[in-house]
Amino acid sequence: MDNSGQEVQGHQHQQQQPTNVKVKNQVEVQIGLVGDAQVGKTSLMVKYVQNVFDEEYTQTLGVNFLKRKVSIRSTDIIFSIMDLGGQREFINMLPIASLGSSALVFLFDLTRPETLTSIKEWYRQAHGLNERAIPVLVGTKYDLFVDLDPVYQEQLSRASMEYAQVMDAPLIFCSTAKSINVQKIFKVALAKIFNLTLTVPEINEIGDPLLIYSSLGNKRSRGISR
Ligand SMILES: Nc1nc2c(ncn2[C@@H]2O[C@H](COP(=O)(O)OP(=O)(O)O)[C@@H](O)[C@H]2O)c(=O)[nH]1
Ligand SMILES: [Mg+2]
Repeated sequence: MDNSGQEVQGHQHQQQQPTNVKVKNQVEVQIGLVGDAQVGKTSLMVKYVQNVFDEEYTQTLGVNFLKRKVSIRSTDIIFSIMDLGGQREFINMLPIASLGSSALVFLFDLTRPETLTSIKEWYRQAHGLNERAIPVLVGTKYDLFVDLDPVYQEQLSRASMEYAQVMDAPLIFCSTAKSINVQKIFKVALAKIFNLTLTVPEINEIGDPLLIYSSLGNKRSRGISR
């Protein structure tokens, strides 16, 4: 479960430590999940942390906060993942998760274009609260999307790319149900937060599960202070 740091490499030299003592640094990173109801926020969080995709289980679990540890070299990264809920009244609670987050993952459902339109408002609100958080734009339910009309797929993919450009956010299409790009979302977020080099190949072809990050999310100096 914990090999997900392998594709992330640090730029910077390790701090000098006595060679006979094993010191593990520990860093806690909060990631907020934002987006309309039913786009798949809770499913994604549960899948990433517990490797389970089960609708009934996810619903009965009733959590909106999970943690997962990932090790990169001598550092333990503790991801705190906060699922914001998508009901309209929940926008009032957005500050709670936005303010402490190093990255904000904006999720929309690839089968419901109106959920992409909603991202404008989610982004406006969340980014207004926390300009330093790294935004990541994620299209969910790729397993269903890939069976839809190719013209629709192309239009939505291009629209998603435009949103990603405007937000200066990496763009990732994922499927929690089919385990596509789930780990990558958090690898990309981590790499952008800590300015690490990512060796995961990008996916740019329309119709494929897009994974575009190298040209996005580099303009502003963001992330947590070190
Ligand atoms: N086919 C498919 N369904 C998904 C996927 N992710 C979530 N769902 C379903 O979408 C619905 C909403 O998911 P949920 O995680 O509760 O969304 P939330 O309201 O954003 O937290 C549930 O029925 C999930 O089983 C996916 O990758 N593929
Ligand atoms: Mg939920």
